[in-house]
Amino acid sequence: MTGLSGAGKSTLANALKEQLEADRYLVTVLDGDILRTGLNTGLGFSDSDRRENIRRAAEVAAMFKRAGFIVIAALISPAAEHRALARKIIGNQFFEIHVDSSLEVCESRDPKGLYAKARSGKLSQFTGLSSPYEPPISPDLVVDTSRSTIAGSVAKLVGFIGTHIEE
Ligand code: GGZ
Repeated sequence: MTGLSGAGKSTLANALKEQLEADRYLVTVLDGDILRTGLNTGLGFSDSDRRENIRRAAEVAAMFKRAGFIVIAALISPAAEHRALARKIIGNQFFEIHVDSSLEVCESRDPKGLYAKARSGKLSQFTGLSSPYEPPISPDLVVDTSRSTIAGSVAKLVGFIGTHIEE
């Protein structure tokens, strides 16, 4: 899942995990924000650090995939090139899902106050404001969280997985 901070990636990833587990799939969530407190601690938000962040997450995803898990990776992953790298590491059964919401909507939600911090100069290289976000050109799926409910987006994701995952 790629999308701006506040687009709803973590919320959807966790809700989707619950639903898929109820359907007896093995599922794990790799959340960028959480990975940065452990595996990826020490990495910042420069282009090269984001690349390394995504590369490591993709390697972990590939390991889980080999073990039979559905991996829901929720990272901003703002650069098309980094997403292509993840696709290359993971191989088949990689799906790029754009959790889409305008910058205005994400900023108005600002669940952690990060947009406000970035606007006041207390946070640098903030995606969408002082660091670029490249929307996917041909994502495998788009969920628009400013137009649909969480339940509606999860239903769309479950439907997509049902028709795309090879067991
Ligand atoms: C973007 C930042 C930044 C900056 C802290 N830019 O929405 P969140 O808070 O909970 O999750 C975001 C997380 C971004 O980590 P990712 O690993 O997903 O990013 S990337 O894929 O681009 O490597 C956000 C918080 O960290 N955060 N500072 N400057 N997001």
